[in-house]
Amino acid sequence: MASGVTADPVDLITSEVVQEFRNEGAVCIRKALDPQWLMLIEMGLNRVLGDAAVIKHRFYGGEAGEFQETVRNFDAAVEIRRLMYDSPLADMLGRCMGSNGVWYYSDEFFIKNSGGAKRTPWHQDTPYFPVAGFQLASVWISLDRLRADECLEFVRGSHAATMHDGFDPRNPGDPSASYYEQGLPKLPDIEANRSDFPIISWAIEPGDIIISSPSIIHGGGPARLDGHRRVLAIRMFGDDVVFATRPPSMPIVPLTPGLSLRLKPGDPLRGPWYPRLRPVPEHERYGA
Ligand SMILES: O=C(O)CCC(=O)C(=O)O
Repeated sequence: MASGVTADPVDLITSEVVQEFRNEGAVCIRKALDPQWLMLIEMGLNRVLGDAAVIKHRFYGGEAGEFQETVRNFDAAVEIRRLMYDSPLADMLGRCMGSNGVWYYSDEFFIKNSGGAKRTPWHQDTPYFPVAGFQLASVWISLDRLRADECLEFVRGSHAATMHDGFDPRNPGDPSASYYEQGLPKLPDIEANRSDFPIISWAIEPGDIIISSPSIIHGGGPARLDGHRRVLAIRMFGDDVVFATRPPSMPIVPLTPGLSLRLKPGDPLRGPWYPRLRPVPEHERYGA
């Protein structure tokens, strides 16, 4: 175990941390990840970037400040699969959610490695996901050291309030353009009125992680002109999560064709798109 990293990082999820996660919607855990897990993430990122078959979405495409995002790399990158099964992350999120069963929902790289990449607009994640329930958690991991204003920012406590429409990734620069444009209230323009909101964020060293509710309002800081900001976000869920519908005007994220033909609202969210991570399936175990 590398020096400075807790022997069993799951012990870092104390009852105080669980309370903070539930009350505030986000909590920063210092020195949680051994450098070997960061190496695995970097290898996964390099594989995904070099794989022409993996779709990379360009945010602000063609503009100064463009960055890339790629979602659900579980099948494309063995490193992402191993991270899910072998690292302590699923146990840590399971403890935060209070769930023995832990399932993978998705993973997402945010690649701001051309200096000066712009902000990721304020949004919640659950409007894009076909889910209902409380046992949902995301972990946000930066491979690079970041200042608090470059980090992921959160509106404290907003996970327990309204679910708003999302921003439109095809038009992230326009705060008046929403995703579904129906069925959900519009998100207020938080960036233009920052002092009206209780915004929290942390300066981050590689190895620190942020665990948050996918329902919290959050936005990603920009990258410095001379800096990289390479991030992996992972979403997991627990026993109580069920399938739910979203406004029909746009697809859910990530795309899961066939899912809504097999599940009806209220069914437990189970199926091949959502591999079970805990308990670890027999064929994924070390020493099995
Ligand atoms: O890091 C970022 O820029 C955005 C991350 C994000 O929106 C997320 O993890 O849901």
